[in-house]
Amino acid sequence: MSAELDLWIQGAPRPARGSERFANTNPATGELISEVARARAEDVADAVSAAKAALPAWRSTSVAERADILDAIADGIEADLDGFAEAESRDTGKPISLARSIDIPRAIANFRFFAGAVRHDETGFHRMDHAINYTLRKPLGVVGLITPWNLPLYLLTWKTAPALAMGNTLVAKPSELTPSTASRMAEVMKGAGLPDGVFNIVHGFGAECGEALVSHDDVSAISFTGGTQTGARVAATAAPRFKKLSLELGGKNSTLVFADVDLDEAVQGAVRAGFTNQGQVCLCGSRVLIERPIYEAFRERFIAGVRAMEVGDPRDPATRIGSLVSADHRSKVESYIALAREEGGHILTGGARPALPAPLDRGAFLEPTVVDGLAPDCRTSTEEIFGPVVTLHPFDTEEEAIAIANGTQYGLAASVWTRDLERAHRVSAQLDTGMVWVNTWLMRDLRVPFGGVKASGVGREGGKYSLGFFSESVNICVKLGGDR
Ligand code: NAD
Ligand code: 6OD
Repeated sequence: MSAELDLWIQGAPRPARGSERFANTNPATGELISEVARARAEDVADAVSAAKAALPAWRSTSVAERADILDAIADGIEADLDGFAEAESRDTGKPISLARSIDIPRAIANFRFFAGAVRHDETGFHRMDHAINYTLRKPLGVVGLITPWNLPLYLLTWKTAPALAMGNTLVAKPSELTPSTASRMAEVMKGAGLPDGVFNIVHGFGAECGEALVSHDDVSAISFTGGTQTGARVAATAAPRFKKLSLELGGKNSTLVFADVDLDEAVQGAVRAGFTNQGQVCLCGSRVLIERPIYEAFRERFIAGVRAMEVGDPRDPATRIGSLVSADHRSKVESYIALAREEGGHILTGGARPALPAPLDRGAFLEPTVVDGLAPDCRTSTEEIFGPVVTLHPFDTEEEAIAIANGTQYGLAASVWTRDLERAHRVSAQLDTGMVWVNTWLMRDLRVPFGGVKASGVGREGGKYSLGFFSESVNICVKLGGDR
């Protein structure tokens, strides 16, 4: 059973002006989910006009009113958690257990967190001898949010909640591969009392819809999460128009394992870091660097841990590895497995498509794959694959491990596994990444700065960093009379 999924403009669903649609399919089965309205520049212009018209009233609401609406949106998503999780799993091919336990709860948490953050937000006050300064935070205006397919609602709400909290009106462009939960959320927002036009959605492709949003003169800022090449293109379009820009981009993250670890704990952590969401998380530890004395023992247990993961039907609560997001993406990941072989790698497990019963035999499944024997600076070891492929590399010294970890164009995240506290601090400080986890992975406190260095991005999200990005700080300097 398929349906039509429309754009969301001025608080209501609407087809594209050109009446064009594209197919949204379930990557685990190839089944059609919906025919999605295909927005082009004229539809983007409509969405921006709606957001612009809604701005004066929305920016004038009190912080308390906006925070209450964010809480009501969180409640609305929570009341339909199963519906959202099923839609997210169908669009992405990810295990329903993951959507239920991570994606949707985190979307709810994003709204609740930023409702609290904006209620408790403080701005600066600077006293001088003969004047006082205070900082006003103003909304930016109409903001464009462009998001990827791997964590669709999680990442869209991570931008939407702080942007609304600061009084902006929005045009969101979700990934064309995963449009469903954004539209479902728009209905919830309406029920939660968000005024029409404050949040709008344009579904469509990067070149004809995303690009139109980035280049629109009435859009003051773009918050983008996606691939590094796309980020460069977005930056090139936005920069001459002087738009504020946040870029969360790709990664090739290292898991550094020292010989003093609790081996079982480190293996479990490295497997989780490598293969969560089929390896399609920008933070995934896709290269594991292991101190030589434990290399073989680690490798053996790591392979056993990977083979124990259930690959199959995303709807089955026992499934750990679902489908990749599309057949095209699987082909890209498979091309890296072929490259790994050419570059001298040994496939220790995986490397092929699993045999699954119909209708999953039409899905974009790939066995979780582990490779060793590769040079740490070859293409497979340094380029972002964004799939269930992990490479293993031995190292002899701390300096060598740091050099390997830093030897890519990316700088998003790393995890360091050791029981030596001093080493943990020393190594963490020398890694050229925006985030380091010690003896854990993807443990998230929503207040901390989140983002990458080098080709992994520009800017930080999270807590006060997001509130800062989605607002313009204005200083008011007031001269004081009298003798002070
Ligand atoms: P992508 O760059 O292909 O697409 C991201 C979004 O940009 C989509 O909505 C797409 O339609 C849009 N887009 C494409 N071309 C555009 C253009 N010219 N102008 C404006 N918008 C355009 O990325 P993807 O394949 O959807 O996602 C995977 C990538 O995202 C990986 O590289 C991953 O590392 C990265 N990612 C990074 C983070 C982070 O926080 N750093 C989080 C998730 C994903
Ligand atoms: O946890 C987060 O806040 C976050 N932005 C995660 C991004 C994951 C990338 O795929």
